Amino acid sequence: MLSNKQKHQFDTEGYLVVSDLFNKEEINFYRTHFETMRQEQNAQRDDIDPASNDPLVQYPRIMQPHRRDEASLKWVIDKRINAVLVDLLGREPFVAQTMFYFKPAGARGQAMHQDQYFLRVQPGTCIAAWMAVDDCDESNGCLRVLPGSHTWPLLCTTDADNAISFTDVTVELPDDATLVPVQMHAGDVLFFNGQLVHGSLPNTTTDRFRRALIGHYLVGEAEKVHQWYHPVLQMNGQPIEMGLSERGGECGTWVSMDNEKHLEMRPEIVD
Ligand SMILES: O=C(O)CCC(=O)C(=O)O
Repeated sequence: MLSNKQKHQFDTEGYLVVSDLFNKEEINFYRTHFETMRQEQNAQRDDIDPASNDPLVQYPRIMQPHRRDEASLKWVIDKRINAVLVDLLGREPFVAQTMFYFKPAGARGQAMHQDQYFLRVQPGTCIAAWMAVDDCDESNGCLRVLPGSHTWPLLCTTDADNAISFTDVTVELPDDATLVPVQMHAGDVLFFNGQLVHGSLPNTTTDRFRRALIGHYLVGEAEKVHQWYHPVLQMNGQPIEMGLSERGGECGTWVSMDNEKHLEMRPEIVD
């Protein structure tokens, strides 16, 4: 299904956009479906401050919808996504997570990070399928990636700037790191390696959403994942036994040597 050029890009840069994997009707369905889910969830909440000027109070991301919602489950195991993942990885992956981000006008983004920091897949890593549910570009806070960073080990984390990120951890990058904004059309899917450094800036528009439906998968050789991601599913939707992995071990930190930055490994501090 994928060309050698596409596979080469994924292998060398750590990410690949597959255009038009889902069609307009499907995208319209997901917009309506997750808006309905949001309204139903908000109606159950008693922690919404109506005076808050943080758009994410009314539009939090929806976590793990596939565990309770048939349409989300069908999406995350969709044959088209599976075919791309098999092409890229050489075998079927396992499903660990789904998320839906609304990112309305004015909402903060998510600081630069590696997904493997959260999933702790062993052996191997995770892989994401990030589907644009709106056209996205720099003004509404598209994803930004650091090509080639998927070859790095897990990086040590530091505090993120909560004025621009709704999550509170980030990673340090060398001064010459050039982040690439990934502009996409609704229905395109970005696949990226779990070690790839990525994140997004705020949505600076006054009138556009930047919605995304996201699946996180474990590579097929995985034996363990962090407890938050259990139960793990096969691509036929059936659960599979998976061991528990822990935080800890080593992480990479940048040190200067001969005027160049190098990664030095040190024990990870786990709180
Ligand atoms: O959509 C975003 O802004 C961030 C999503 C992300 O980091 C992820 O799916 O791992």
